[in-house]
Amino acid sequence: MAIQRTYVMIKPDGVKRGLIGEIIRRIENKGLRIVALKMLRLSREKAEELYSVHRGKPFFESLIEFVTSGPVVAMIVEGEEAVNVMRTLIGPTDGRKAPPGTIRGDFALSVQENIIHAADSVKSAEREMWIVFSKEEVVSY
Ligand code: IDP
Ligand code: MG
Repeated sequence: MAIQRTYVMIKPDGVKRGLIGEIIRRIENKGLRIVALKMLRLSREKAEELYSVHRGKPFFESLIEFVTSGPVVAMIVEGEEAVNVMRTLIGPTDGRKAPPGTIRGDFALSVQENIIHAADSVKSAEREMWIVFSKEEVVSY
């Protein structure tokens, strides 16, 4: 067991649908702490960097267009096993298959427009959070 930090991002569809409060509520109810938070529109450059592992895949271009299509809410979330706990809270990638009770299971019916991103490992989290945040934007309690 260890305290971890993860990178979480409400995607443009989640923001457009008015789910910011609902999602933050679920994260806080779980007992995780938000240590950095901002709303921004991702540049194409930052979006391509965030999703660089998917470069070359058939959905890459469409994914970049989608995540740059409107504002996102980016967060650094901290807590016990935060990486895996956040992945469990969001559910599997495909909203049609994600179980009820998960964020994607409750709000998404698409594989691309699936409301939220959360880093899949401590290493990914460390890489992704510094694409969007600077050290000064992270608080400590
Ligand atoms: P994850 O978000 O659950 O980690 P990844 O496989 O890392 O899923 O894919 C990143 C994002 O790319 C997904 O959240 C989704 O928005 C999009 N995506 C993944 N696979 C597909 C696909 O087959 N078609 C369209 N979009 C996809
Ligand atoms: Mg992923």
